[in-house]
Parts: sequence; C-alpha cells; structure tokens
Amino acid sequence: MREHGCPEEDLFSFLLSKRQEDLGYRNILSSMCTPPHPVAARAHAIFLETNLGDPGLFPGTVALEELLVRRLGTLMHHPGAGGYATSGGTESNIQALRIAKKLKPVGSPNVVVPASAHFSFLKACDILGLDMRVAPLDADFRMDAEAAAGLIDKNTVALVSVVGTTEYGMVDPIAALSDVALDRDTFLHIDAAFGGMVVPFLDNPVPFDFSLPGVSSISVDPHKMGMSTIPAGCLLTRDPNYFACLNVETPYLTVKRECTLAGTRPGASVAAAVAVLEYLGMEGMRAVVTGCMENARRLIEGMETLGCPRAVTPDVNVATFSCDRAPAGWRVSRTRAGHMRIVCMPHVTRDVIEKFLKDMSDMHA
Ligand code: 0PR
Repeated sequence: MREHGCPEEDLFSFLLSKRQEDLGYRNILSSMCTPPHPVAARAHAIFLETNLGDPGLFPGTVALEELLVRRLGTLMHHPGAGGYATSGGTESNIQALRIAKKLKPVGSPNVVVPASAHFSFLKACDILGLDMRVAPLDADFRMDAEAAAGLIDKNTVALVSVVGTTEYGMVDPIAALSDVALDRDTFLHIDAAFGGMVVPFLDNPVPFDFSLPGVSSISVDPHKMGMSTIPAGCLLTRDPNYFACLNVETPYLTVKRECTLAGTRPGASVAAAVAVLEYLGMEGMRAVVTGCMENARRLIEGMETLGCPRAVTPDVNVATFSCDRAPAGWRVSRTRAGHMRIVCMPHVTRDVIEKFLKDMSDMHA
C-alpha cells in the first residue's frame, strides 16, 4: 500500500481509465448478465452498507429479503416457500445439494445431473464429496428422464434438472422428472438460475416449479434476467424447515444461528432485486421477456437466411447456430459442442440484432 494516500481526482481518473478498459454491454452477445434496471441501481445505492449477515442490525433490509423470497416463491406457485438471497446460481446450487445430502445420510452419496448442467455442480460435488452421475440429453438437448431414472440408486441424494440451460436455453422435462422423483423418493432440485425469470412470463409457460409435487428446491437468479445488480441469487425450498439442517451457531451475532453459505451478505443487491419486481410487476416482466424472445426468433430467422442453421429451437432466449465465424467487434460464445451461442438479454435490443445480422451478412458477402 502507498505510505501517503493519493488525491481523490487522481484516484478517480485512474479508476475511470480502468473502467474504460471494460467492454460495454452493447456488443456483448455472450452474457447472461445485463446492465441493471435503473430502479435497481437506484435502490442499490440506498442500501450500500447493509449487511444481511447480521440481520438484527438491519431489520428493514431483512424484510426486503423476506419480500423477495415471498415474491419469487409466489411466482414459483408456492407463496410459503422457504428461501434466502444467495450470491447467485453457484451458491444456490451448492446449498441445495448440501440440504439434499443432509436429508439423506448415506455412505457414498451421488447426484444425478443432466449433461447440460452448469459447471457450478462440479464445484458443489467436489466440496460436498458427491459422486456426479451424468444423464444423457435427447436430440433437443433436454435431459432424458428415463435415462436419469436408470441412474438413481439407494445412494442418490438428489436429482438435478435445468430450466433454461446455459448453453442451449432448453427446459428439461420437469413434469416427468417430478414423477421420477416422487416414485423414487428423491430430492429434486431445479436449476432455474436463468429460466426462472423467463418461463413464468412466456405466453404458455410449461409447469416447472412447485406446482409439480416432486420439486423440492429451485435456484433463480435476479442478477440474470431479473435485471438486478450483482450479486443477487435466490434459493427456494418447498419446505422452509429444510434450511434448519444447515444451521450453525453464531454466538456473538444478533441472531443465534445461520444457514447461509456466506457470512457477510449484501443487502444492496437484494433491495435492487425487489425494486425491479415491484416496479415492473408481472406486466412489465412479461413485456421484457416477450421482447427478448421476439429478438431471439428474429435472430434465428436472420441467421438461417444467411446460411447458419439453428442448433435447436430454444425454450428461452438463448440462440445457438452452426456458424464458424462471428464478425469483428462482437462477443459471442461457443458451446462445448462448438455451436455459436448468443444470449438475447434485455441489452440485446432489436437494433443490436439488426446490426449484428448486417455485419454477419457483410462478412459473408
Ligand atoms: N445455473 C445456470 C443454469 C447458469 O446458467 C449459471 C450461470 C449458474 C447456474 C451459475 O450462476 P452464477 O454465475 O450466478 O453463480 N450462467 C452463466 C454462464 O456460466 C453466467 C455468466 C454470466 C457467464 C455472465 C458469463 C457472463 O458474462 O455462462
């Protein structure tokens, strides 16, 4: 560290110069994050120093976390769901498997995940000492429910499936998996980190949530399609008592026990998440999601006209193509199988799509 502090102006010109090295979201087609909604940024600033890790000091912020859980629980057809605000999908997935493992103490525990599972499950299995059994996908990149059932045995502590897969934007056959979970008496965790804030706002949403009796827990991330500030995730459980098995004693805090993974936890991004939900309501969220889906469809149609066929018709706003090259200046990503992948987030407006298609077309000319 410097012996003497530097002048504020120098400091901020340094910080701003670093910030300018960042890419603006404008040409980023590869991200599941997006600039926060203006009301999220405004709410975040008000709650900057709040710490949900010591709830007794911030009862107002705690009430907002409870409101977030209630709103998302209701969106997932279970107003009485248990839950808390996590740092994102990774923490939610780790904590869900931690609960599942505690609920079923066996010698050598395993979990069954689809081949499309996010890499956070590799971390979860490593930390928790779980053997990861990978179920294959069908031709449309959805988890094969029958194959998954075949991998479950007496040591299986959880079955995992995805609503809005990271790579192809697919929704697994949750209704069939819910039946499997009930039939085999297995904990079913739904990773809806991305799709949880998309599917409920589609025209004819497929049931994927607590409306299906076999679903035990759900990850849903406000910092993705919820347009909150980072970090804002949420883990929801059918039974609020599930969290008790994670409790550790916290002798010198304002509360006596804590079930979260993180200790000190931001209240600012939780207030931001609530702000977006309250400000937009169902109607506003439907408008955002409808726009993103329309843009994804326009992109797919445009790319196919240019000779780049879709890999699959996605269930959410992630579009994938057989296409070797992207025009200069654009950030796209690649799936493990090599498909070009574009996430049609709210910042990827119709204008942006048309510009991208124009650059694609110029490149092919
Ligand atoms: N589950 C699913 C289905 C996900 O897609 C992701 C992240 C996670 C869990 C983990 O969530 P956290 O990253 O919040 O812990 N999916 C994106 C991905 O890995 C995250 C991301 C976001 C990556 C923005 C890049 C980026 O610019 O692709």
